[in-house]
Amino acid sequence: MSASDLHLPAGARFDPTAGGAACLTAAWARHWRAHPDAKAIHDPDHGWLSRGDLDRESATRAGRLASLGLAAGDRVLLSAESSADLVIGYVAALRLGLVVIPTNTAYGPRELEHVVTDAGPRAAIVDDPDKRAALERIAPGLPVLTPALELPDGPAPRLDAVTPESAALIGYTSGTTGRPKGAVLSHANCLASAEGLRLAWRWTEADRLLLALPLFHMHGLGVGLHGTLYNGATAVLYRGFRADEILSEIEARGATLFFGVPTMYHRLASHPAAKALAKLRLCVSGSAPLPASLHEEIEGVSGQRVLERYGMTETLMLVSNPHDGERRAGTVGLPLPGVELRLEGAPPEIQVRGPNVFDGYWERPDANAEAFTDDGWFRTGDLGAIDEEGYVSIVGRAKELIISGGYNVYPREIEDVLRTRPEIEDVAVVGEADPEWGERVVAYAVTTEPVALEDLRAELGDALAPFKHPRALYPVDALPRNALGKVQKHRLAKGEVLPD
Ligand code: MLC
Ligand code: AMP
Repeated sequence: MSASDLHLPAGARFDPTAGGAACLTAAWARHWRAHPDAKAIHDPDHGWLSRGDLDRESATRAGRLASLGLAAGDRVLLSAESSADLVIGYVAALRLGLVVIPTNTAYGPRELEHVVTDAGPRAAIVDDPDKRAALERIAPGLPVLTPALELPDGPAPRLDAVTPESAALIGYTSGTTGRPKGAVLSHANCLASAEGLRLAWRWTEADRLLLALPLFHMHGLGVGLHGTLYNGATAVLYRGFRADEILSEIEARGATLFFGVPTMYHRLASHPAAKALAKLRLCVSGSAPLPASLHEEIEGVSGQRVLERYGMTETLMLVSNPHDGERRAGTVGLPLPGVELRLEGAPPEIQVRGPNVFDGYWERPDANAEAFTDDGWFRTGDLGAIDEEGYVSIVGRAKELIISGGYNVYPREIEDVLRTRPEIEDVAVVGEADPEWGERVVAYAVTTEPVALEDLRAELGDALAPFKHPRALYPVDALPRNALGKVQKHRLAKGEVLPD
């Protein structure tokens, strides 16, 4: 028996093809047809959307997208806060075989321009009028729609007809090379991950998820929304996270599930109503390390033992603590069904293979050659350890990455922008340990004249989303470098070189 079999309920077998579904929407449609009147998605303003509503409305809106001349394989950029319209528009795009590029709503024009230039979308769905105007400037002639897709209805197109190998999503993520690259996830990747989580987390149509994660990253979208639709379950959408709202709605909404990043759990644990977490069937944490102390604190205040799991944009979910069995604080658990995991090199890097793992980045053969080993394993860039019972721990990162509140921040991207300022001669951006955010972004800079943090942040404006802005700017005479001239970031991150 492999470690990943320990996730399976008695007698269950993992089928990566999800019962031979052609594509995500074909799998979801099984539930829509079985019980069209059942609830599906709760919108923060308009209440419940039924499965039948989702089926009909997404078909109508797919017709509107087709009437723009969009066809299977075309890319469509998405930038919107959570809403039923966003979900319907997303489902409509997938039903038509379009490849969706979700983008962070905090992105400014420069970050959006990079995605548009790189992926060449043929349409965009955007809720913020300023961002719509920016896109019209960046890509004149690109159809930019609101999430409701307010267009005349078109003739009924062919729906749910793409093959499992077809691309479903392009998730932008970065690396040491600076500008983000698009990880192309196929329908098969997404289906395999959803099926693995269905089995491992015992997810059924009786489940109701409080979904306060944004729908533009894999945690909210590829795990939360996909899992809900795949299992015929229900989800209550929130536009942003408020600990008091989530805690009071657990009982009011009859919720069974909550998924969050450690920053959310930090706020939930210190709330006077934290005991409400105990009413949930399952609380999952991911996207950043959950400190063992916070894990214990949540259990102490609520009795709820959080299940921590580990994943990536490129792979969806990889490793999870068990539903039945010990949820071990400070570890991410055991490889999920279908996932093969090995440690390679020194220090040991986690490498993975499986039906959930993507084939490569959008038009980046150079990055693909680096990302995969010669024998086909994906290099995660995370450093790991495995104990004698097979539990995996993330012990560090080979890649330069800061995770702040579950958002990934790549130092190189920020350094490149800071270096364009004439008074900054040399700069290094690192993550500083922070009890609420996990890590916070800070910059060490050699400057020709004093630079005020607030001025700097104000000027970063369009260039970088606010969550990437440095929260502290430490002036230094020189950056510490090794004999090869490389900045010793580990020393900066530990605060060893903090100015007096
Ligand atoms: C918001 N701010 C952040 C931030 N989020 N700063 C640093 N890091 C963050 N993560 C800043 C804003 O810019 C603003 O700054 C101020 O905080 C208040 O903004 P807000 O929107 O009110 O913040 P808040 O609601 O408190 O957001 C915190 C949060 C959010 C934890 C709810 O960050 C969040 O939803 N994180 C989840 C990210 C996520 O989904 N990750 C999954 C990646 S998928 P100012 O200065 O302008 O006032 C992945 C794979 C996997 O990693 O394994 O899942
Ligand atoms: P992303 O590129 O946004 O998909 O982020 C993926 C990265 O988040 C991984 O490579 C890890 O470094 C990190 N990550 C996700 N889940 C966890 C976790 N539970 N513990 C530690 N790091 C995590």
